[in-house]
Amino acid sequence: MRSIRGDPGDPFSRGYVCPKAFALADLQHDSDRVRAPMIREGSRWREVSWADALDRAADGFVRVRRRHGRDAMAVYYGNPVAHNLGLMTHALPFARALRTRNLYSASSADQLPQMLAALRMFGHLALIPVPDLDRTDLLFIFGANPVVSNGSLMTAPDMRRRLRAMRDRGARVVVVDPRRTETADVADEHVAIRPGTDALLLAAMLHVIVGEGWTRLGRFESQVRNLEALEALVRELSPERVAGRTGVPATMTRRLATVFAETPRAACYGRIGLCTQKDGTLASWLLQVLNLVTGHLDEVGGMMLTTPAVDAVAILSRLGWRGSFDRWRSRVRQLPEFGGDPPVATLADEIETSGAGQVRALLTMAGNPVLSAPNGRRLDGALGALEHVVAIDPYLNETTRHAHVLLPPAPPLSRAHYDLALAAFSVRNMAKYADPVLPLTAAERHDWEIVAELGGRILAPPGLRAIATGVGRALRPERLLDLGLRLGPHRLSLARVRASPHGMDLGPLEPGRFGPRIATADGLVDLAPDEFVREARARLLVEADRDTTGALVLIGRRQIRSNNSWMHNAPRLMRGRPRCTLLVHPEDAERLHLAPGDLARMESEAGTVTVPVEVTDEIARGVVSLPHGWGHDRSRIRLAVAGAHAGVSANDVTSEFHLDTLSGNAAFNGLAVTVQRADA
Ligand SMILES: Nc1nc2c(c(=O)[nH]1)N[C@H]1C(S)=C(S)[C@@H](COP(=O)(O)OP(=O)(O)OC[C@H]3O[C@@H](n4cnc5c(=O)[nH]c(N)nc54)[C@H](O)[C@@H]3O)O[C@H]1N2
Ligand SMILES: Nc1nc2c(c(=O)[nH]1)N[C@H]1C(S)=C(S)[C@@H](COP(=O)(O)OP(=O)(O)OC[C@H]3O[C@@H](n4cnc5c(=O)[nH]c(N)nc54)[C@H](O)[C@@H]3O)O[C@H]1N2
Ligand SMILES: [Mo]
Repeated sequence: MRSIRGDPGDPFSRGYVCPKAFALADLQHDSDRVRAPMIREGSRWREVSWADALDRAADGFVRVRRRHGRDAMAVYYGNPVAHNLGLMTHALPFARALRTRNLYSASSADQLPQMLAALRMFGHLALIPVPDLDRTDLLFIFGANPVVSNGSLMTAPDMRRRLRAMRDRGARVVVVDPRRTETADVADEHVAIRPGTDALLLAAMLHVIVGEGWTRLGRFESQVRNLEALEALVRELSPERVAGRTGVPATMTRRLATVFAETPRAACYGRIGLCTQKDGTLASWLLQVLNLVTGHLDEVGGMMLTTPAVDAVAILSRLGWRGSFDRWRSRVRQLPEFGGDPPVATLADEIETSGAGQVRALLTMAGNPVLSAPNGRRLDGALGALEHVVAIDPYLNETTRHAHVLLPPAPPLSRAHYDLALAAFSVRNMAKYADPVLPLTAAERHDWEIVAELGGRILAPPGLRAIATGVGRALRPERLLDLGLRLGPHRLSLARVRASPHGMDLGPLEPGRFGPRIATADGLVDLAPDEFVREARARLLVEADRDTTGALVLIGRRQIRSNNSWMHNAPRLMRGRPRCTLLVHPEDAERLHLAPGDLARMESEAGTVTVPVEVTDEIARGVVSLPHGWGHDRSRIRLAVAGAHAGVSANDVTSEFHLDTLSGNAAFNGLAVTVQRADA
């Protein structure tokens, strides 16, 4: 491999390359990247053959499962699974086949509230609409920074260009965010909301719309229920009532509601800031309600469902799988399962609390929960006490250092790429397959091969292991992808997608796809699911009147040259000044006697970090912002570059008890903290 360049012939990206993609070269050549399977003895790692490593890895799980039952083996899978074809096809079914209740993923630190809102409103966890960027005249962005993140549950490379193009044709963009972000900088308007109060602001906007009689159900006219219950709730939350709490003046809320209702082509989109907060599910629900009752759901220029080349949702629905919520609760803290998984916020509890069903062994796949889960510091300690830990991961990092066996997959450039997850949320329908750039060497194994080998050893009786493993290996990801493409709405095949190496444009989003897919029992959209209304009454009506002036709260932020926790070992992404800083408003800085560059000690109910301060008026008063994914100063990791730019982990202060109250998703944003000079 010589260089990485953009592909101007790609109809979707038009040659835009995210800086992280250039760093794939660093990843390829990184001498810290683990290349051979290893076994840990005490604090020493020893390279072993694949056969030995897989046997050792599997034996430990077989032993724990036999002695303590299936629930004693936990699995955590992380964000990169979603972008790794072989892990999508192999790891998820394998994890289910283990039939443990202790299956955890990054989803419960991410989009769970949005999926729960979709499940209860539309009857399917994946019925999440995407903004029609190319045709909308008004885009509201709640708690997302797509200029940096590239858009999430809204795949849209080069957002800066797209937003500019929108504005050039006269469309308006409004960003609702406690921080004046890179996205807010290219928008028409920035609304500096108080963290954790989006549900109140959305309810107040609905209050205006309902009060003025602007409700327009459009194509959902005879396909909704509980409109009255919704109206009754939002009637109690006027813009005037919530203004003190949200920090958004009532006149502004009324104006926002009015333009949104009056603009024929408008879309309201929300992401991490919207859902990783205490009322994340309520906010996600009210955001979709706002789209629906103003006639912007399932319409051109509004929010629509994609028509992906591989329609996993349709396939799973046909198999009867739509998602589940609260069929059972976690053992220690009684948190609800979602889609069969308890929230990652309770993984440490399940490891530390003895009794039947206690977690004694853990398999991690492409995840770094020590840095990404709320109160990762506690989890760090808990992992150290486990009997058997195996990690499928290319790095010896904050999480995988606890492994007894480390199984490193082949690097990204050696595998075929088709992003099943991202393509399903793309602002234009598209399909793109990329062949591996580099051949697999004899010593390398793909993620999915490792999973197949491990699965065969753990799940099949000894005499049938070779056959089980063989079946797993015969179901190559490319074969399953080909099948998915053939079954998909565009009736493609892998050969056809491959024939367009720059990617296939499958056209704009189409209206009218939502209605037929509503999967609730009565076929109607539930505008006010009972449990949401109950929770809203219990919380929002109280929150609305709570005086929080004076309290300092923490929010997160993403950075263009970081990818959660794991690309900080790429030298080209680490140039420049330190990025793990705490943003503080000038007035707060003055009050706290903090000057730029000073070290501040930030404390929460969960823990403390000491971090350099950046004083800026881009952050709202009373709010501080710290990026996550840093904190590479722990012992026994093998990340030389990251270690030299260690930073601190935001999740050493986030709390495993500060959760979205309905789903149990981590509420990273809006946590109360105190900040003082480190030398005070
Ligand atoms: N405070 C705070 N915390 C957050 C967030 C926040 O906004 N604020 N965001 C949350 C969100 S949205 C997410 S998605 C999570 C992410 O949480 P995680 O998914 O747990 O964390 P990552 O940092 O993405 O870790 C990815 C791991 O996968 C490994 N890896 C990378 N590529 C591959 C691969 O192809 N195969 C294998 N086997 N391994 C691979 C890396 O070495 C690394 O160990 O973090 C969450 N945590
Ligand atoms: N470069 C880069 N790109 C990424 C990632 C990365 O780490 N680096 N991570 C990927 C992943 S895993 C994900 S899930 C996506 C996430 O994609 P986004 O959601 O677009 O990413 P964030 O930058 O976390 O944006 C969240 C925004 O919410 C704001 N916010 C915080 N609290 C609140 C609140 O209470 N209310 C409101 N309205 N806003 C609030 C924050 O200030 C921030 O600007 O990005 C993906 N893309
Ligand atoms: Mo994420």
